[in-house]
Amino acid sequence: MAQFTRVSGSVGLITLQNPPVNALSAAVRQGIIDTVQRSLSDPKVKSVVICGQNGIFCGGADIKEFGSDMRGPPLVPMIHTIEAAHKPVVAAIEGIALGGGLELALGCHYRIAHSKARLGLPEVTLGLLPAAGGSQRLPRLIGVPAALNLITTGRHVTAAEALQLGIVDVVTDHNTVDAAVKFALSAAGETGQPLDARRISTHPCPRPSDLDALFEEVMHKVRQSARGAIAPVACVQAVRAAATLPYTQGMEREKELMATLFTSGQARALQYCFFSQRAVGRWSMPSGACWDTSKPRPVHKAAVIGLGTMGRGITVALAQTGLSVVAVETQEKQLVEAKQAVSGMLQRGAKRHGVAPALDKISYSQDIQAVADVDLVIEAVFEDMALKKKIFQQLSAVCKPGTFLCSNTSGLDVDHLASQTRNPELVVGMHFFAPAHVMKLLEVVYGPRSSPQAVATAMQLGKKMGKVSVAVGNCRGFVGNRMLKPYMEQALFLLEEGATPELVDRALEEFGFAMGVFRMSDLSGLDVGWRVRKADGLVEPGTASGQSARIRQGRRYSPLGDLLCEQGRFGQKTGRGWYQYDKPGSRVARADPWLHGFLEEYRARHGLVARQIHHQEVLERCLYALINEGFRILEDGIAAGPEDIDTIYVFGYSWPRHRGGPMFYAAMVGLPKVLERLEHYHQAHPDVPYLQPCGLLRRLVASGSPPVQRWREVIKKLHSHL
Ligand code: 3H9
Repeated sequence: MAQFTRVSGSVGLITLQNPPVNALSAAVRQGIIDTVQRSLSDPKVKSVVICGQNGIFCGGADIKEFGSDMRGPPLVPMIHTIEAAHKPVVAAIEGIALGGGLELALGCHYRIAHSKARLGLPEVTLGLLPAAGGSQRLPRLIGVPAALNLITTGRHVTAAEALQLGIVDVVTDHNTVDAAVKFALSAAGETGQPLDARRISTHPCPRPSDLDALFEEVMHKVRQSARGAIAPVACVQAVRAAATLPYTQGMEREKELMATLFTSGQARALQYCFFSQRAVGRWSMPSGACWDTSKPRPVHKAAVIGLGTMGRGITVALAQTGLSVVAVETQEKQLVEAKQAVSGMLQRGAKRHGVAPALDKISYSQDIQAVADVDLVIEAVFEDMALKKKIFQQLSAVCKPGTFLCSNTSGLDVDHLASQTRNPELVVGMHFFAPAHVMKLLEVVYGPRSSPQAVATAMQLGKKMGKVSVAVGNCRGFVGNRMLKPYMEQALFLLEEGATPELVDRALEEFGFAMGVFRMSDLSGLDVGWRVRKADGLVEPGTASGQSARIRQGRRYSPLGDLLCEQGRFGQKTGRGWYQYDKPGSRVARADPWLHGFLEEYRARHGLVARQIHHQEVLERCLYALINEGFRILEDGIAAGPEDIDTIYVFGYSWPRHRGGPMFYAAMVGLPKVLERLEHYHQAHPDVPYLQPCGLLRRLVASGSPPVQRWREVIKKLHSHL
């Protein structure tokens, strides 16, 4: 809806009304058309102001409408009518002007923004381009390079930057609507200033002298970082049309490009990601407790135990959030190093954001007693159950009553840790991802005894820290790492069967992962998994090269990673792993002839005949095994829905966002196909349980493969029958 009122005698004030962000739904578009017509035909109205209710201008097109058959008047002619108006139209921008919201403002003759407003064209993040004239008007207004930057990244700019770029005419600290009304009164009173000069579509687009070189360079950069996403490329093409074609032809090109993007699976995937990211905030537990009914407790002071890589990152993230932090490390040398590293990280972060570093927020101690008065503790020591158990016993004795005790374990049993404390209901997992002050994902792990308040508090703290927090159940590896296991296992089996790390990684990187599985393993260190496998009794010294090496605990096993570790090949940090590096710590991975020889010799020893392996097989075996485990996780109730898994994989495991996440991808491929391929591979490898299709997958296929948005219903039914 849009409301019309006449203010100050002669200003028609149009207020967009569609909470929470005044998105341009069909009703709002119709409302704008009606109220603009009324303003233009009413002789008492001399000028017009467009604003949004509740201090928010407009969040753009209504994304919820995209999936449906779109009705109502289209945006483009609506904005043209405003631009062509013979009375001055002023946009009063408070809160946000994003996407179609900014495009609407660009159709107005003047733009006044509040100093706290943010503006941007984020369509690219939804797999689209600014197709209500934004790709054609913005370059005309602010020049090609600046428009390319905003449109291809989708970044939001502050009002101050918008003023500097020339997107807005005035920035005010006062009431924006009042300022806009005043401005409109004077604009209407001005004589001899034709509005023509204010109609951006009539401006020529400034053409940089090196236009071709500029577009070539930007296109190259965009293709490199897009990892197969098509929207950023289309955005460049649209801006190029603005720079090289007359406006009307440019608009035709914008429309054509949008039509391709709109119907692409990528746009659907990215829009699904948008809603999934928000849906995970509405968490629930099997007990029925949920975000709506569980009140978090405020956390003012927190502690971090253990200042290794993870502990340091968590300390930085907490301090940057404004919390007081007690950072505890018992080893003196480690404490001194950590202090230096944390200060450095805080200073670099503060410099980037132009703020003061939060150094004084942190106090360091070697004594665990220092955490006595904190509201919440995050334990981040080595991944060793015995050590963690000891720390939880100590924390339970030292902390004031009611302190939440959290573990940054990446997969150990949270309930087992809870059982070491006097109040197991206060214990949850807070699984951060390295580097913890940068990575957006946080898995909040609840055990059977965790209280809803503990979960709510960890979820809220995560949100405050700027994380995308997902509540998950307690099992080995939780969601993310549990699914990684079959993925990694398939990659190793593929090496045994004839692939190389380069081949496997290339297939996965072409799919869109930032890094293939072996490059990732070299980066995070092969010794990490080795230590876990040793603790699990999977690594038997001296047997890794024997005949029984390929069977463990009754199932097929690949000892390849163990064999590399035995040789001290831990990855980047030792300069050798699945690849070779110029020196320890170097990031440039090169194929290693030694490793190829090692694989040949390994195959010969085990009577394995190398065969040619195609990219398709790499993708199917690695990804479908991972997806199959995702179905098991849903079946077990460890994740509440596919959106939770997909959000975890997009934010924590570099799953390409334009493919929605593993579960969304499975739905796009088609569940019957995923099932058929898993059956095929399981038949070929009956000793690999991870390839055996999960019951839930079969059930979904049997029930007609409903869209991913309806899986929760099927899962709910499944659980209610159990
Ligand atoms: C476009 O404009 C295309 C045009 O160029 C061309 C067309 C031809 N529509 O994020 P929050 C909902 S494409 C519908 O939690 P925040 C959101 O789902 C659009 N709903 O709050 C959530 O609902 P719920 C370009 C929307 O304060 C609620 O609002 N625009 C829309 O952290 C609160 O959202 C964008 O890409 C929408 N456009 O952040 C902007 N926007 O409570 C997308 C939000 O049921 N939006 N909702 O979960 C955002 O980036 C953030 O939501 C925003 C607020 C910054 C606005």
